[in-house]
Amino acid sequence: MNRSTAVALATAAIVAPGIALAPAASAGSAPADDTLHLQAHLSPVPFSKVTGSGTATVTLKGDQATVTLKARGLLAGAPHAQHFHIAAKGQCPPASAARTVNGMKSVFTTDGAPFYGAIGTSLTTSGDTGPGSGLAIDRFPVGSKIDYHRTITLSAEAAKSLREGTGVVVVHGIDVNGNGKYDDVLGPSDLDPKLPAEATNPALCGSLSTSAQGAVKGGMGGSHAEGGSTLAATTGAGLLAAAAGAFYLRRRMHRTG
Ligand SMILES: [Cu+2]
Repeated sequence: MNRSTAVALATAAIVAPGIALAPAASAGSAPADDTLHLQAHLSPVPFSKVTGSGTATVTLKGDQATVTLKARGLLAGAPHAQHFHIAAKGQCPPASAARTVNGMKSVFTTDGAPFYGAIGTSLTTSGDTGPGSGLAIDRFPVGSKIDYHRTITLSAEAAKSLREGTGVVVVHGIDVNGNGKYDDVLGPSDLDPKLPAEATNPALCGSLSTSAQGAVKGGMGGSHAEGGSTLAATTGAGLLAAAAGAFYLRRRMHRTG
């Protein structure tokens, strides 16, 4: 068994309890031909010092998502993890979500979780796209510009979240002191203390919403109030999964650092 398989299995084991706590799944309620068009405008996360922007479009057909993500203004020469975060408020974190480290405010990845939720899908360039690949940096775009296009299969949980309008696109990796690399100016990452926070803090964020056709069907809108316990469970699972994935980023950082 190779390591990625082991991580995937571990992730499945971790996530399973969260699924068990979730409200009854909407099995069969979304016909396979129920195509949904979603889009997001990606804006800098408060205090990230990112000046770029981006767009994302998702065509969701059943659980098949065709994803196009374009972004610019990111740290050059550095890997940028990118995900669908799911099943929370479907929002990007406001400035009030930030913590203060070394006299500077910054929104860490977990600070945003109450707004954008846990990692539901890792927008990797190849291979696995589950939460366990959340920091599989060898398979994320590198550089200041992202031009990403891939058709992937979403988990039932992620597809459900996107259909309900709680999917959020988040691109990670910032350089608040402008020295051209990820360093420890903000201390350690909240996902893995062996990594610098700059490598994992969110940079760009945008909520996925439907285009003008109003594709959110009746009966889906009322489920948010009951989501509290589910959110707590799945957010924890997602963070554990991200921690498992941090192994890859650590290797990458040591190799390039
Ligand atoms: Cu993310």
